[in-house]
Amino acid sequence: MSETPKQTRVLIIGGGPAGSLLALLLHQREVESVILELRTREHVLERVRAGVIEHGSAEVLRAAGVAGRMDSEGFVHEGVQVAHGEEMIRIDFEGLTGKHVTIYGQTELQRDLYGALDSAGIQLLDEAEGVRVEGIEGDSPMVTFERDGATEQIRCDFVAGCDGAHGVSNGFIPPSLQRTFERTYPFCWVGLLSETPPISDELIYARHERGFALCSMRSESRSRYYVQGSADTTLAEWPDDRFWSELAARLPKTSVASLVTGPSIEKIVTPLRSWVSEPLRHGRLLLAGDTAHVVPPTGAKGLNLAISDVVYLSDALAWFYRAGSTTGLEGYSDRALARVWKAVRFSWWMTNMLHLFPGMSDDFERRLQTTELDYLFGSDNAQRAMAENYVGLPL
Ligand code: FAS
Ligand code: PHB
Repeated sequence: MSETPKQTRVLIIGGGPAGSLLALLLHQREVESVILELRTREHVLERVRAGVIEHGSAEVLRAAGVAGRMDSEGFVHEGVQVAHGEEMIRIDFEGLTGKHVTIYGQTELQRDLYGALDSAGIQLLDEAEGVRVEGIEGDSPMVTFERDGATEQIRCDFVAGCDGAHGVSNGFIPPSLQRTFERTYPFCWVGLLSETPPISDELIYARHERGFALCSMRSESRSRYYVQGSADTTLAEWPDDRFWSELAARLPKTSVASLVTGPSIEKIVTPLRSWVSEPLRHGRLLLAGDTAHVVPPTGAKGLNLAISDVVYLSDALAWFYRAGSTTGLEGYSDRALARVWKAVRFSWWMTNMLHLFPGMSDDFERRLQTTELDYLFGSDNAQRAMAENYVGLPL
């Protein structure tokens, strides 16, 4: 186990994409940091999550020097397919915005980030438990935690909470100063990973009377699929056969002809919710990524918001250390939230348009939903609006 430093400039709680990339961006600006991660690296790398890297996020990763494998192994996607029953259109990202996205699994990105941390000599202390913080309202917080049976302490200038939706950092902000906004959706996604060739060379988002479906991929031989399930469903209710038959039933027949099924190598049930916690800063505590906001994966924004948050946060911290100015730090929360809320809106819009809402007895609401799709299918401007949000709004 690596030696625990007694002091650092930025103590990062959480070694997922937000925490790892923040440490790298700070290192590039010669700002020292230490990462405390609750789990082992192996556990973090086992989590199968996001797959879409926005245009701007890819540029950030290139500038951080961690995009080599993404550029050689990732898939550049210049568009996406949207299906409604048997109808299907292509949203032409490149034609409508001049930009594209890259399909590259978060697991692989995390592997690249860990490799870059090691090359840069940045300390990631894993299996750090019971993290607690004192003095965030002063100018030198103290972070205490248990690791390898011993209680450790690190003094720092700033604490960056990057510990995700189930972390502790968000709880360090006084409840009297906090506002949260939430929308829980009455359904979930059942996700399946298989060693089968993807059904299509682009993603397919499908709305069907039986429910939502999404066809994605990880490589030319590894596919990632999702189907909408009830909010209380469990993995036990989704044997592979049922998953494949539901997926096939929700896709246009022309697409199903190319569907190759096979045994699942991983399956998950993930709830869908929109959640934002404001502000992202209190004294010397700054929050970034899922610890401050969660979006339904429909818009493929969660990972990309973690990236834009830490771009803004590293700018603000570098400004402080370079010029002694707190202007960036004072503006960080508003700057990050302005982009977060645009992604929350887009993810909410995609989710509302493409999913069946159980108990949607209101025919007016149901008709609005199909009209949203009709408008998208028939309007270049509507498709341009979807394209510019999907490839990622400017950072
Ligand atoms: P993360 O949750 O990735 O990382 C937080 C890290 O902090 C974890 O490694 C955790 O172990 C650690 N931690 C937690 N508590 C701690 C503590 N007390 N002390 C120290 N460390 C602690 N996004 C998409 O764009 N597309 C998707 O398809 C998609 N699918 C998802 C599926 C699932 C099941 C989940 C949970 C999320 C999904 N997301 C998806 C969102 C996801 O990719 C996040 O947006 C992304 O991981 C955010 O990165 P972080 O903010 O770093 O949080
Ligand atoms: C994925 O490939 O896991 C993926 C792609 C697009 C989404 C969500 C997940 O909107």
